Amino acid sequence: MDLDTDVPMEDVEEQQLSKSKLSDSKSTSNTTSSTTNNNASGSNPSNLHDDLSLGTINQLDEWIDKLSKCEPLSEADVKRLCDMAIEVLQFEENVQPVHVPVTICGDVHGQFHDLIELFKIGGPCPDTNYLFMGDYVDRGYYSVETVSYLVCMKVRYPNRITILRGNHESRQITQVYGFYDECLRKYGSATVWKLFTDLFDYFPITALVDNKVFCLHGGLSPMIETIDQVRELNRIQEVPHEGPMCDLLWSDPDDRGGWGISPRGAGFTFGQDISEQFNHTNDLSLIARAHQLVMEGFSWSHQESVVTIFSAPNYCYRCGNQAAIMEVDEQHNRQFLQYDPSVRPGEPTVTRKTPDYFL
Ligand SMILES: [Mn+2]
Repeated sequence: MDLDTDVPMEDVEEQQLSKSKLSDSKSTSNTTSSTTNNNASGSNPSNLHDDLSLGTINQLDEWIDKLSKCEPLSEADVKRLCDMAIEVLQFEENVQPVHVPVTICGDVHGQFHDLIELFKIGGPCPDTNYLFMGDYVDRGYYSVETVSYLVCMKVRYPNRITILRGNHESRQITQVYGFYDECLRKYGSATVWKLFTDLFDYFPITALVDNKVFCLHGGLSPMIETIDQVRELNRIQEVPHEGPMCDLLWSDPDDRGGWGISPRGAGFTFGQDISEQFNHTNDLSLIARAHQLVMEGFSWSHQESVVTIFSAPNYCYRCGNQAAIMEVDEQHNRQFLQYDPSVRPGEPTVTRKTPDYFL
């Protein structure tokens, strides 16, 4: 069950272990941490973080600075960060509203240096608004730094960046595909893995850009006909093995019509008829999703009712694919920005073309 069939894990592991650098797991004695939102007047949750205290801003900027150099936070700081992030994410919605202009991104999978490249291509946050559609961890070598960085940005600029949950933001999947092992290697215990996987339960599962572009990691569910039905789900839980929440994070579009059994062992495949009906019912112009490796970084399906965006170039350091992000401007014009892998000194730059049967 719950197979992720994009790339077999064995091939990834070959290159992996020799590189692991043990990072400082001792707490640096930062004393300025302040997680309180001490704005008085009956505060609207969505505005809680419009007025972060100066101490909190300084703390977050310090963490962002450290992470920018691909240096992981201490375990104590991850704990502080995750506590702050829950305070923000618990008030977001299952269908988080997002406004244009926004730049929509797909899978990152622990490829930290390529995430930094993404922000160079798309523009720095908060100057550019971002919507990430999940799968921050697993596969790449730097899941810890990648997810720490994105969560820091979320807490620092809560109205400028949206981070959805992918099928890899799960306790079960991360124990198979790398994040759990990476946490053990970098921190010497599973504490940080526990903190982040507990936090993942709070990530919103979908976003809706100006009521027109429905964004999510995987795809549609035979149990969901309307966006309002997504709003009724209880998302604060581990990704279930089946049911609507599972499907939203696992499903894939397919050339065959109707619903099909997914070869992944979770979610479904859905045809053009399903996408068109869903878009019509919900008055949408587009479903934007991630979850599948596509060689150009983006790929249209179902006569442009669905787009797949994949933002991990040379996925697993060997697939030879480009990455892409999709800018949506004030007039709802879409532009794809493609990019190639960043250079990571001292690491293998193996590139092999992916056989078609993995796509
Ligand atoms: Mn995925």
